[in-house]
Amino acid sequence: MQDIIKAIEEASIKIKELIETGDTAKSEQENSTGDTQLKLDIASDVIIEDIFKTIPRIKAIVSEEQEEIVNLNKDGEYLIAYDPLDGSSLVDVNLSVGSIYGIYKDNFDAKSIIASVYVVFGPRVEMVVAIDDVKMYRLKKGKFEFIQTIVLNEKGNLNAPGSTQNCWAPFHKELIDDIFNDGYRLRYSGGMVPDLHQILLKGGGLFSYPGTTDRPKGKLRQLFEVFPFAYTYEKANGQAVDGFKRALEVETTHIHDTTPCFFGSNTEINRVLEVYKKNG
Ligand code: AHM
Ligand code: MG
Repeated sequence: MQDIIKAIEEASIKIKELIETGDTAKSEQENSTGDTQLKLDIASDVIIEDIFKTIPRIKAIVSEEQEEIVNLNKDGEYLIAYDPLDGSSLVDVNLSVGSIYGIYKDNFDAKSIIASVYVVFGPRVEMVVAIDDVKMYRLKKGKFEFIQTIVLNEKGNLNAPGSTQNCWAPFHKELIDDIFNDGYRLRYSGGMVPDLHQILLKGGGLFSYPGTTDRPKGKLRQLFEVFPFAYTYEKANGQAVDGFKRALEVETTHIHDTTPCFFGSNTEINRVLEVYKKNG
């Protein structure tokens, strides 16, 4: 696994440079979820793929920006699903973005995830690695230095409610309103990496991206976004659910499947489960 972490560090240093100097214009292409790709999405994807291709222990990779799985080494052990530059449209307005990596064994599905890594590109570059626990590293003078282990509190005070609000189910709106009425503060940048990172580092809260009338299965992709963060939240003593069950029990039928999702500390997620059970 260490060789994969090193590869992610190397890719991240290059992606940081790309974010600082690259062209933020749209490309002519769409990804398989129908989003227009930015030149930055494609360039980050190439950086990561080129580095992963040099690692014999990687069996196959699949990127949010590509249609198909890329097979690398027949005798390799690991499968990696990644979102090279999540929230890339935020680069234009100079907000934080991130890369997300899910490391799987045998199959690209929730029960096969064995580790997860994300990298936040903000005022600083930080990498969070979840294997047995959740460790944060910060890029300093070209090297990632260990900073702290991340553990969520039982209850937090941040609320990050995603998706199109006029497409929310009435009970979902009531849940979010009730949470605000209990004193939670709004924190939502539109980049799931910095938004989820903030909740992890500030002790807890709730990030939600529900199913809506415009997108009944939500927007966030299972393999590239939801499962990696679900793994991280669980290892940090929090939870991740689809409203009814653990996100890591959601079935995958296609590599680009999406799912409604909720990440947070235990108090907030138990509240979501209770409300969804009553109304779902
Ligand atoms: P992307 O992979 O196309 O960048 O989209 C994912 C991003 C997430 O980072 C974020 O949580 C979500 O889209 C925001 O969506 P919305 O603007 O609908 O709230
Ligand atoms: Mg993404």
